Amino acid sequence: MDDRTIGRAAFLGVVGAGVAGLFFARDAVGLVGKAVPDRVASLVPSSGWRIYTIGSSMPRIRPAEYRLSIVGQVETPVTLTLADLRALPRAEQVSDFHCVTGWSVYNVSWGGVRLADVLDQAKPLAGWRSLRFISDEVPYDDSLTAEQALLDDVMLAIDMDGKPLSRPHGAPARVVMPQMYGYKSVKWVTRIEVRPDVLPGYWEQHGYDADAWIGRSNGFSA
Ligand SMILES: Nc1nc2c(c(=O)[nH]1)N[C@H]1C(S)=C(S)[C@@H](COP(=O)(O)O)O[C@H]1N2
Ligand SMILES: [Mo]
Repeated sequence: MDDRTIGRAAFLGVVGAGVAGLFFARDAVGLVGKAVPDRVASLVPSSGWRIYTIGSSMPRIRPAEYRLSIVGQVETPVTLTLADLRALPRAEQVSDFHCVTGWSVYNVSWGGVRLADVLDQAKPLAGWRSLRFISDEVPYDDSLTAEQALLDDVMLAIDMDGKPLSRPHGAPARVVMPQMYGYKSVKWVTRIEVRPDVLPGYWEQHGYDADAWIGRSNGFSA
């Protein structure tokens, strides 16, 4: 198995049963590392995560080559390097992560930067309504309204559980929006559009709610 086989469709289809079984094996007896070939083991991370991609392979972005553009309704469009991001005020938090398909990971340690500090670099013009996060994994994207993006537990994460974000989890940088289902937390973010409107994201065009509040969206009620 290689990267081409781990898209969401493959996950849910051909390899779904096998991968699900491996999670149980790990949970039960801690043997996953030995039970699967190396390249598969790297896709079976610790503590209940499922790795999702929509494409045929995960983006591979070298840290030194990473660029994040902030464009749209701004005074100064900018392109930041990973070093630029690391030089911004550091934010840290521990938060839970929930996928709308039913799995959760609790107490994830994230490190990164708040979106307000990222936006300061480009100076949004008055009246902007949303941030659209565009993934290097085309055509994955999703948006947060200004109010949502500036909540105090939303960040652009560059570290997870004390280490630089891993490639499967969206390296070098991903959105973390703990109060909403995981599809809002775009991985491999390379472009942020500051917009006067709110566009439906990838999964929202496939029927999920744009306001993806945990427990009160997508058919769930509090
Ligand atoms: N680029 C990209 N980002 C993405 C996705 C994806 O398929 N591609 N899946 C989303 C969904 S549905 C979830 S639940 C989380 C899963 O995060 P993980 O792959 O780090 O476990 O990523 C979100 N961000
Ligand atoms: Mo998800």
